[in-house]
Amino acid sequence: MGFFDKLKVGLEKTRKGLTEKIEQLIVGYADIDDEFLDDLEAILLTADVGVKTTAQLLSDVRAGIKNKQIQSPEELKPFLQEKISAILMNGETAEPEVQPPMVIMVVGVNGVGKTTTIGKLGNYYREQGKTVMLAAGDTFRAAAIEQLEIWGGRIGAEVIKHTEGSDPAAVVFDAVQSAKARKVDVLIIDTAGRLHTKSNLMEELKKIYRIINRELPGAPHSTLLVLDATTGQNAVNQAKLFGEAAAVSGLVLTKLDGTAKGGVVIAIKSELNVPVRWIGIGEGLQDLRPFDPAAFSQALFAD
Ligand SMILES: Nc1nc2c(ncn2[C@@H]2O[C@H](COP(=O)(O)OP(=O)(O)O)[C@@H](O)[C@H]2O)c(=O)[nH]1
Ligand SMILES: [Mg+2]
Repeated sequence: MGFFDKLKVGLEKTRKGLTEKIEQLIVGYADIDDEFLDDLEAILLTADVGVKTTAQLLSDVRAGIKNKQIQSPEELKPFLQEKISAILMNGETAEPEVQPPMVIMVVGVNGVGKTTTIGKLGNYYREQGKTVMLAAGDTFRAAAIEQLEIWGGRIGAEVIKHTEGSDPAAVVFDAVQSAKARKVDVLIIDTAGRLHTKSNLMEELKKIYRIINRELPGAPHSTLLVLDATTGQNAVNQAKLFGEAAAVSGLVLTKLDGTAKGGVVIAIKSELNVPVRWIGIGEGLQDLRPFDPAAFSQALFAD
């Protein structure tokens, strides 16, 4: 199955909760009245599109009715699809090309899929013929280091690690030195995500960031925040939290396979000023792709 088909299957539940309900709504009403708009609002909110984005879409619809862009319920679906596409496309820019080593720092709370994303991302660059190095910056548990080593073995990437409990900043220092000395193309840095005390985690991330930047000016070239799509609005809140502490340059949305909360992508795009870079739709090597807004909205609205 190709990625698009897999994305469509993955978004099945979101589509059932959003697109199919909109279709049922359209069939159920002869005219767009206040009741219709109330029902539409409820559908959008339930699909995790978010309060702010839902309000925006409803005001777009009202404007569309007023200026006769929408004259009947059937005209609502293409209208909404277009508005949602526009939200998804907003602010998406290509990653700038950088001189190797390109350093990518990966942050996010525990369990969202950071380490798995690093494995898949490393594989993506390997398939482009690039050399990849991974840094085990989550030193909190031995299992976290082992998990990264397994991914390194699978994709043919060297893993820089220290022992459990060691200072992540020291691991990162070593990794940047090795990446420069061995001229690797891409260095991807794993970090811990335990939120037991928020300020500690944020301070640790800032320290790692400073070390990377001191050892390689301009780096990290991107700081990716990983968010678990199945957590819906929580993902939006995490993005706000991390955005305040770390200079997040892009988002990765994981676990879009089989979630009914895929609408959260729309909320994230409209509420945060950070581009979605990658989406994850499974645990396999191939299950991560660059975010393609057009393909995403097409998969969401596909019949
Ligand atoms: N279904 C699905 N599972 C995922 C995806 N990404 C990660 N996972 C799973 O989520 C769990 C936590 O992932 P992990 O990478 O250890 O998270 P971390 O704590 O942020 O490093 C693991 O069981 C992963 O296999 C995804 O895109 N789809
Ligand atoms: Mg991890």
